[in-house]
Amino acid sequence: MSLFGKRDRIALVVAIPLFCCGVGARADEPVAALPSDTPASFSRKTDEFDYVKREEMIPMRDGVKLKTFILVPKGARQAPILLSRTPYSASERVLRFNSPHLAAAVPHMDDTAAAAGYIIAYQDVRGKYGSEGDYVMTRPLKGPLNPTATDHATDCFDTIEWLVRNVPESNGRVGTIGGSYEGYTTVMSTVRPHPALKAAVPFAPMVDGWIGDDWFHNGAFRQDGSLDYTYDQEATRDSKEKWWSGSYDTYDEFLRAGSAGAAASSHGLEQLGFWRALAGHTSYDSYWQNQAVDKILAKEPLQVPMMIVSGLFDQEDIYGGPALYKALAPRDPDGKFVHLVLGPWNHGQGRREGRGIGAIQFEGDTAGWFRRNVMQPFLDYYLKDGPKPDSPRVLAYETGANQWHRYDDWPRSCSQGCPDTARELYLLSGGKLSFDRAQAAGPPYDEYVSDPAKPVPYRERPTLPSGAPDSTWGEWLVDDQRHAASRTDVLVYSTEPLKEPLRVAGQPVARLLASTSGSDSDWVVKIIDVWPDEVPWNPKLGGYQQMLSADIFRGRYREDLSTPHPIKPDKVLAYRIPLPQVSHTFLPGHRIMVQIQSSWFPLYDRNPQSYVPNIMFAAPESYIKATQRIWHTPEYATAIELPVLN
Ligand code: PG9
Repeated sequence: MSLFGKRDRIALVVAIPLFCCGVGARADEPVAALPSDTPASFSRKTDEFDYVKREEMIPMRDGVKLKTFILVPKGARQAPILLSRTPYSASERVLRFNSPHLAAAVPHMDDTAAAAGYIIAYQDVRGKYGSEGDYVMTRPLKGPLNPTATDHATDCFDTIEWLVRNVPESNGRVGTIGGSYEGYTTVMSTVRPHPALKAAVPFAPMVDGWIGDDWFHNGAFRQDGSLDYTYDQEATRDSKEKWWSGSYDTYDEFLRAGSAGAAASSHGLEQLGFWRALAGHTSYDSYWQNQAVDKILAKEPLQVPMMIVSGLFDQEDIYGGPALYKALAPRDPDGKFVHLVLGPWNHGQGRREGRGIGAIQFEGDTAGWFRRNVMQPFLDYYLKDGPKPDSPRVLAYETGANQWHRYDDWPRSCSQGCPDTARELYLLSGGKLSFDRAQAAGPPYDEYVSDPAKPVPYRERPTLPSGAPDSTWGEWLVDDQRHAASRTDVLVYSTEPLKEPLRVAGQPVARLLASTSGSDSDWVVKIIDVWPDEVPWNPKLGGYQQMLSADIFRGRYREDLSTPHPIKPDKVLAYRIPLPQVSHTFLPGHRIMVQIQSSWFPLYDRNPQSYVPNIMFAAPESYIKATQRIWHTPEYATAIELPVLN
């Protein structure tokens, strides 16, 4: 028998040439393989960690198991659980920093909760990353749109049931929290909720994908962002397969493609279920209406206290939060269940730092202030018997004046600052904007030619994909609009410099009286705060045209959102376009401006301006120039209904 076991013999063989090399072995001599330095299993040293991370596969009612990370503060006893359900890789969500400290490891929205000793749980939704099962984009509730036995409500119910039974450090109470898609799953947790679910905080929830959240706005398709997102999200379970592009500037990329359908097809999107749904449901049909979360929740009993958190400058889900509040608040007259927070934030900023967006600065870290002083006391009260907080029914940050206000409703009721009325701000000839109605004098309309071959960029070019390293996508809703104002296909109306501050709070509505020479048309309306020509304390803001509230409307839906109709060429027609919420003061010396245009490219796909059945697949020859007119006569008075607070 050899003196050495088999392993040892290999080690000796290796050791000899290594030794030899030092004294001149030839390079071409055969070298035996090195043994691996990596052990079959490695156990992490966690003495310094202030939490323990558990990794579980939690079984759902249909046997599918969902990957869940549970981060328990060391020494926790009787602690509440904060649960987030994500399509974005739970394992990465709990690794914000690879840190031994819980507050650093979890995303910002939980940092206060981590400091307060909460147990943090993140779960991959079914079909994504570590979870089993099939993936469906924002899977609708069980029913006509989802013939299976499970949805986000049931998966959340089953998860909570497992957590309260299997996490011995918990006090048996759970809160759900998350932003955007995770905001959607948070809202869904309140449908037929588990009795242990005691509070929910949806940030920027995706609520209605056709009216004003991620996919469409009033029928116009958000191609730049939707196609790549769908590709990344659905092509593979782990989202490793990424949308590819040969262009730096997405303006070039989408113009070259022609239609959204052509761009999708060039990437093979027909293989993906959600693209087929987008392409097949371009109108506000039952597919969209029956999964609109505000409509669904309006029919469910209110059982879980909810703090809805929304950003006034949210570039992805600006519609959902206020819409949800509007649907639920009337059923909660005492304000026990529904609260709304409107912060000066872009998408996700409520969970990060809120000192400003791009060139526009606010007073301190508005987001951190909110989380510490409003959200955490709310959670502590419901989840760990903290003191009863004085949670505002509605809390809104007033940009311009940079202060928070509490309201007893939104849009406000008359119990505060009454009377507050929508005041009509009229678009007049000569580029004037005034609270005085149009006079008969002056040309009856202003016109421009909208050319689909040269669409108006939604921001200064190059337009970068939102995920590009140097992208400032999160800033675009406060971009300086001078780049658009100087184009011949953008109409500009402006007041004189204001003598007094003008405070607005609520939802503006654009009432256009417009005609087009085409048989279909998009209308984009932007309300802008124009800074004085000179701003000594920040010279870069001199003359800055700060966008406050803006949206697009696809003309074919003027009569009926669920059924498109061609537009009668050259006929003056009324369009009512609700715009995103404002909470702002125009300061003395500033001017109010309104801009109108017919494209917002490439964020939104181009309207061919000649009626085609499905714009997603418009042929190149369908794209035609159109002459657009905005009317301002006593009979046809175009105006903005501005929610002015007296
Ligand atoms: N806005 C993203 C999204 C939400 C819901 C559906 C699709 C996309 C997000 O940030 O999660």
